[in-house]
Amino acid sequence: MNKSDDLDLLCVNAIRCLAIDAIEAASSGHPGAPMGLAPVAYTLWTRFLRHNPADPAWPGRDRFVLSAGHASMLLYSLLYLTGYDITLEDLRDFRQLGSKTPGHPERGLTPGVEMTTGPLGQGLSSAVGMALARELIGARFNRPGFDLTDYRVFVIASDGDMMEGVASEASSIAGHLGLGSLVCLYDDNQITIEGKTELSFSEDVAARYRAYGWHVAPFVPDANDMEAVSASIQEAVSNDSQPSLVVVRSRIACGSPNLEGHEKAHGAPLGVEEACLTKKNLGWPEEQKFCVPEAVLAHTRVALEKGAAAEAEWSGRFEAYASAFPDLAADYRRVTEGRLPQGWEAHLPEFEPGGKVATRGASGKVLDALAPVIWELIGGSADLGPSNQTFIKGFESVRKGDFSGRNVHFGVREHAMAAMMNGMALHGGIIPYGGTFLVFADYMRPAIRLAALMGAHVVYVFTHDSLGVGEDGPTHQPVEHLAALRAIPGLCVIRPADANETVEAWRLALLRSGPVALALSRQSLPVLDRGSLAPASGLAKGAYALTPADDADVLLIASGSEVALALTAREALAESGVKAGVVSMPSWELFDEQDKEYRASVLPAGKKKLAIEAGVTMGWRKYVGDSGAVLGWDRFGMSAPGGVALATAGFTVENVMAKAQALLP
Ligand SMILES: Cc1ncc(C[n+]2csc(CCOP(=O)(O)OP(=O)(O)O)c2C)c(N)n1
Ligand SMILES: [Mg+2]
Repeated sequence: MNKSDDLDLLCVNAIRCLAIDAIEAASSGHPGAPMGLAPVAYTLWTRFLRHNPADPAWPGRDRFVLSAGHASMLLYSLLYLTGYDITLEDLRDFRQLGSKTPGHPERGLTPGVEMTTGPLGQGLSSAVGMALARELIGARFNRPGFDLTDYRVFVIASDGDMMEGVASEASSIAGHLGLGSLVCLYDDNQITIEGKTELSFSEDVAARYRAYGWHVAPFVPDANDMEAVSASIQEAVSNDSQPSLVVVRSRIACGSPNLEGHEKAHGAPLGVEEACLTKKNLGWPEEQKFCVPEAVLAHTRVALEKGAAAEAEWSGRFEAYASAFPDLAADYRRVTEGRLPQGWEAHLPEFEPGGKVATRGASGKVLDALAPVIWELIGGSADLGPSNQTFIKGFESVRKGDFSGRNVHFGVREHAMAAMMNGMALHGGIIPYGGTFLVFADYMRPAIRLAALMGAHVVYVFTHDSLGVGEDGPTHQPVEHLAALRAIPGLCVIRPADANETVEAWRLALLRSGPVALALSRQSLPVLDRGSLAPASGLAKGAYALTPADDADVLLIASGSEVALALTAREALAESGVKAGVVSMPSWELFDEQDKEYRASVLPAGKKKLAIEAGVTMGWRKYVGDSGAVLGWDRFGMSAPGGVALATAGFTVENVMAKAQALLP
């Protein structure tokens, strides 16, 4: 061993011991992976990762995603050692309330954490989205001699990541698209929680990735061999035309005399005794906690100088680019800062009353109208483009080798689509949208939840939003999906009533900062006459009185396709002497954000209320109160034409009238 080897090993052991100490202090955490992976991550971070700890948001940085989020102490140790705004105190506070070092990495909480990870498979899949975003941004902005996107996306993934289906979907499309900036380091430690991977996982992962079209770099049989790790990563980064997989055989809890290689070290502290034995084994002061030798810090903090220089070099390049292409540079700044172009709202279409338009069709028209103006609006569908109306006319498809198009074909991969959308949004510069049938939102739910947790600005285009789907039957008719989506904190669900509300829904979706789910109809709906009804801009408040309601005996509160039904029922009720008001309620979340006065003005306490929505009734009670009623459908749907299915479920004028009348004395 020469001197630099000694120093490298010292740094690696510092990472191991920081993880041990933080996890002991918290009496909880996952020491095994950080200990096994320390030499791999250290090699990546010191020899390859281009980052500036002083400026974690610099757009030219390499992205690093710890897909195996349970190894969070590995990441926190590296962030501390390389000079991010993380102190030893923060490491001591591991997993404590309000700390910068939560149990699993959380974006927005910790400088340098690119993405919230922990649900296995998601990190790798979102990293695919980041790598795609890099190509999209590059195709848009790079010019000969000016490469603004010469960065890479690195991921550390574990056995669990490799087992999760979402990662397979995402890796498949990454290979298909040839996302060469992506490098995944796979921690092939052959251990998961229940024991050896041979219990449940015996496929040849490298062969699988080769079949996806990835480049598989030389296998690293010993994670502690940093030269071999380095050589393999070097080969991975040298391949620009394919994503690369570096398979590294590590030993979980490496350095622990009694737990190395054992699943027990996955998710529990080593324990005081074993922690001491481990430190002794590693040549570390046994009694001292959070010990970081000066030589280690001096060496790892070089990242600050290197990072400043790398950023300065990139910024210089950007300045030269800005002189040569001022308009493009201004636009680059705009999209990376998340600002919409000036005057974009003037391009929103308006629909004339009288006709009938499915809200999915209206959504497609909005996309077509905005696409030329809002370049960063890029997306597609999980193979349902013609149904979801997500294909933007006049623009090409995104394909391998040519990322200048705007239409992404995610393939039949809803899980990966949603995860990739997160990565695209987190990368910056893009507002991704993705479509499928509302019923398949379940296939996207884990990533939707993460989008909400991270506040990622993404737009879901969920069409075929009710029993109105019709003949495809109960497998394709969503019933519980609106309720299920509304249950996710931070997700804004909007179910517009007609074409003009759809325009407003898109306006809102673009103006918001977090995720928005649009629920759109397959079937045509009347374009409401705003001359006699309140303007569609009321959508922004979540619910609004479509008709005057001051003297109404009963309020009909409806969303989406049921609003037209409520309006027809209102007329019929009037003929029978009952005064009804109609409230369009496209979004609970938007309504709940309004002040009490507004809410009380739309849904006055004393009024009888009937909610109407073609889905499960769950949750509506809070808006109609104990004296109200809900017309919904708490069962699965049926194979029948849409109109028949809706009528069978009770969504008829007669039934609305009967339910409303039943509320009156
Ligand atoms: C989607 C999902 N399912 C389950 C878990 C719980 N979990 C955390 S780590 C893990 C597997 C551990 O094995 P591996 O990924 O190989 O990590 P290692 O033990 O090698 O560090 C599981 C099942 C999770 N985090 N995410
Ligand atoms: Mg493992």
